[in-house]
Amino acid sequence: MGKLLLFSTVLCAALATVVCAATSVSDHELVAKREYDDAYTQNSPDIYDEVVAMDEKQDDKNVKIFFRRGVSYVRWGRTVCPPKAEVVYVGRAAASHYSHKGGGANYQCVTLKPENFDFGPGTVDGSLIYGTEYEVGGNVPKALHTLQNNNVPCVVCYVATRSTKIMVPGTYKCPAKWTTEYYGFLMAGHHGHHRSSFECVDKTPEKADGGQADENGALFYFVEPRCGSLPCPPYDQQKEMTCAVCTR
Ligand SMILES: [Ca+2]
Ligand SMILES: [Ca+2]
Repeated sequence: MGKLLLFSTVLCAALATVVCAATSVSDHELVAKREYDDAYTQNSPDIYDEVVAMDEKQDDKNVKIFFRRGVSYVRWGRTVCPPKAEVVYVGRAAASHYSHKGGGANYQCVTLKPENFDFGPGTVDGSLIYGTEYEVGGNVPKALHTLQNNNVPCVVCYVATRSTKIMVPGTYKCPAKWTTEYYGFLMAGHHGHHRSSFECVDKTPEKADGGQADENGALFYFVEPRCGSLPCPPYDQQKEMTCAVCTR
């Protein structure tokens, strides 16, 4: 209770409120939560960071429940998270085979530590999942061309101090008030294959170890806009689409 009282006192001072005279633990909890929600909806990131910083030092789990918001996202093409984000797990980009018309449509960041239940084959050859290769073509900078046929890593990242994320296709710059987690190239399956999902692959992609062989499976291609129902300008058919993953 002492920690909670200290916490509420500091929080109230930070928010300059006049409603912090409650005496019981539950009242303090309610006041703290209401004031925190007000601060959050009024876009006061400084107060929010202060609350989280205090939270990190608290042992009281009741306090953590109120303020732990956090958000996670996949960083495609990398094995490390940006500063201030923590690695949840490192995995491998995987999806349905480029030539198969069925299966799952979206790319998955599958774990490198699979665990299975103890029974034999279920529906044999039902749905199939394959690793993903970069298919970058020849007309790209050398650093990107060396990615050709290499397998695509991924990492799931967690940010404790922010609560929502977006992926913005078409720009590598995040909107005002949003924090850039990473940016890069929009990638997806080939238009002549079967449908997949669009994902944001990091600007400086890594290659998974030992994956340079051309084995195909799922594939990542750069994405180009096509003019018409998509306006040109601002879009340009010659320019590979960029993307940014942003949190707030
Ligand atoms: Ca290939
Ligand atoms: Ca490969």
